[in-house]
Amino acid sequence: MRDTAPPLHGANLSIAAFLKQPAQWKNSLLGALCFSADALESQAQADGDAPCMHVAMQRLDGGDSICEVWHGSGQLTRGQCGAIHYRHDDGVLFGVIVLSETMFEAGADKTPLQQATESAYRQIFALLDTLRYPYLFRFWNYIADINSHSFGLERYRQFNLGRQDAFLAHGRNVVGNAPAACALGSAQGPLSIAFLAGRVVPLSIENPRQISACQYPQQYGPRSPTFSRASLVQLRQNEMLFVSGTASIVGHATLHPADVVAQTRETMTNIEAVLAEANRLASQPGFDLTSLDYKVSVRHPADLAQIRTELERILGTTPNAVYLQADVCRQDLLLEVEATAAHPFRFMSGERD
Ligand code: 3EB
Repeated sequence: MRDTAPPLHGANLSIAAFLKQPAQWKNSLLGALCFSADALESQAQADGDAPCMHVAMQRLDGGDSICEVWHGSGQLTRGQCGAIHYRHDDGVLFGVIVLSETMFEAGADKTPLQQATESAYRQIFALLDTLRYPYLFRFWNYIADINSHSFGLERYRQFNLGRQDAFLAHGRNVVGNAPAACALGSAQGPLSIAFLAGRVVPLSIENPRQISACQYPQQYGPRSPTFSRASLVQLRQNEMLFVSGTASIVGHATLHPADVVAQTRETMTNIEAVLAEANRLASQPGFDLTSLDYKVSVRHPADLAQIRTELERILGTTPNAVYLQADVCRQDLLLEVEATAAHPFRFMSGERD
């Protein structure tokens, strides 16, 4: 019989709903990211067989928590290596790593956050090489006080230094073919990174309206961020698109610095451009704005209503979206939107087994 479950799929649900799921559901769980204002509170409740990362970010659209869960297929294996917890099936690995900066020395030539970031990414790359899931589909990065300055450099920029050094140390490309990612400011807590990786090479997608983040000029920090605008992954009969955190940036500049409605519009125009690129490169076009799963990170909770209204106006429908409070990695950005899409290949009649 043909297995109809997609090889990899994501979903969002509250921690309460998560806990009520049957064992069969948990058996296929690769891992989860749980967002709530009190990350430790949710931690006490949700830990099970799958790696679970808890991020201190408040949900803004009702409910006190949201878990982003990822399911694989077939037999799953759980493991731990250094600070990484992971679970994988035959084709996909989900992992989480949480590192406290206090474990690193402030006196060194690298800041504690930079060292923690470099260590986390080095551990991830080493594990993926060992287990042979070398291709990163996407990263989730959470950093407390992301916009504050220490050691003469904004913390997001310290993070970028550590991340790029780890990519270089492992011989990974830092100008093209970078994974999709988001990088957001949590309310508190240690550096927390989750990732999805696998055994097929994803296609990195850039946005023609934006300079590749890997080539941002020096004014945004001594080292560029290392991510692409989206990654397109083909897993058996499914093609998945991971759209990176996207903001109101055109070229390399922030547009509409104090106008949240205009930033929302510009952000969605950017995602539309990324989808057009994905459709150009996909074996089966068909990604569109209305069928994505969105996560919207909002800097000021008071902006929520305006952002929601504008999103609904642009899409002509209520999007499948989760809204969280987070700091965005440039002080003048008021929101960042990430998205995921999956669509199965369509088959010619007779081709289906
Ligand atoms: C931007 O376009 C907005 O550093 O991994 C979005 C997604 C952003 C990912 C990252 C940063 C990152 O530059 C910020």
